[in-house]
Amino acid sequence: MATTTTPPPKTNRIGLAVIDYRGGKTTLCAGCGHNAISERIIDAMYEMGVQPERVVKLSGIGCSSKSPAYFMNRSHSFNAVHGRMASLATGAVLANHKLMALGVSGDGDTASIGIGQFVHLMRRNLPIIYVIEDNGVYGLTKGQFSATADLGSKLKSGVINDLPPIDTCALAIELGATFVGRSFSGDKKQLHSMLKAAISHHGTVMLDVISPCVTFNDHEGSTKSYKYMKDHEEALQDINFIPAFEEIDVEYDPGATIEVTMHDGSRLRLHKLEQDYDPTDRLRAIGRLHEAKDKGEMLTGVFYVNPKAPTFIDMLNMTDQPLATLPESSVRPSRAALEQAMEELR
Ligand SMILES: Cc1ncc(C[n+]2csc(CCOP(=O)(O)OP(=O)(O)O)c2C)c(N)n1
Ligand code: SF4
Ligand SMILES: [Mg+2]
Repeated sequence: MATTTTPPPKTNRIGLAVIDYRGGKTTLCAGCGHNAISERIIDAMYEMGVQPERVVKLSGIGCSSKSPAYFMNRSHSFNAVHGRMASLATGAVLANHKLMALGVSGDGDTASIGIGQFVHLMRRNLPIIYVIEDNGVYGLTKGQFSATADLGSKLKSGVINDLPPIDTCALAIELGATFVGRSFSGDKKQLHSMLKAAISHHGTVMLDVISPCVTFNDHEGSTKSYKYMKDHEEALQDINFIPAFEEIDVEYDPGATIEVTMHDGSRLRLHKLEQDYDPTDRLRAIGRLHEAKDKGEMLTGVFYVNPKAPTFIDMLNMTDQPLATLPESSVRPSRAALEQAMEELR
């Protein structure tokens, strides 16, 4: 009798299977956009062959901030106090810059209580991938408006938002983040390419991902619902990302394509829908976001990329060996060195 053998699981370039990037079973509502984002993070980390133990997941408080528990359970993880992930992430990266920091936050966690921390993170170009899972509400505390809720959008209870939203992408570009984009949890292909490119970037990546809250913000009148996004989404580019370790395919139409070379040699290829859109033009990026807002469009895509700016680690001239692993003999000055420093201050 013929015996059947199960084929070994498919593995990535470091020999790991997709299962090595999975986390605990989600406790979020079925259909929550945040779950789809976790899936895309798993796929992108797997395809890019990132060692899970090299990743530190950081978050604040909210349904979105719970989601790091549902992917990459071999990685380091820390939940900060509500709105305080940015300073925690800064400390973690400065202590060990060999780690890859992945911050997951909510629109409330970032743009409401955490806005003070967010703005300072964006101006430092700290190497981090900062994802906002943006549903326009505080999902965890039953759906109050957050600071990204659009003017005139309606709560399930009928309450209308009469305050203008904070555009976290425009703010991040203005303040100095070097890779800024917006996607939609329901756009598998775009979000997947964007996350893979984000993994290759050295500096602050800020991705605002519209992620409908199916329980408190997916009704008629909401501007962050699946239906609204399907009707109003305008993609800026058709994004194609080629990691440096993959064979480079040169078949493209130069008239409709722009390429950005990342630090590690990989290339972000943006197929332009608008002939004149250049993601390295900071002023144009901010202008395009304003134009889209005036037209009532939800613009998605990579708005701005600058792979050449020095990161916070470069600016601080940090030692190559992470501070966290330097021996005490290197980090603790001798009595003589201390006395000399005191003498110089006299
Ligand atoms: C200091 C503090 N203030 C308020 C709260 C209550 N709280 C918990 S989560 C949350 C909002 C979360 O909204 P968001 O970040 O958008 O995440 P979502 O649940 O929508 O994914 C609030 C106000 C808290 N936990 N801590
Ligand atoms: S309440 Fe909303 S944000 Fe929270 S898990 Fe449910 S659908 Fe997601
Ligand atoms: Mg929210």
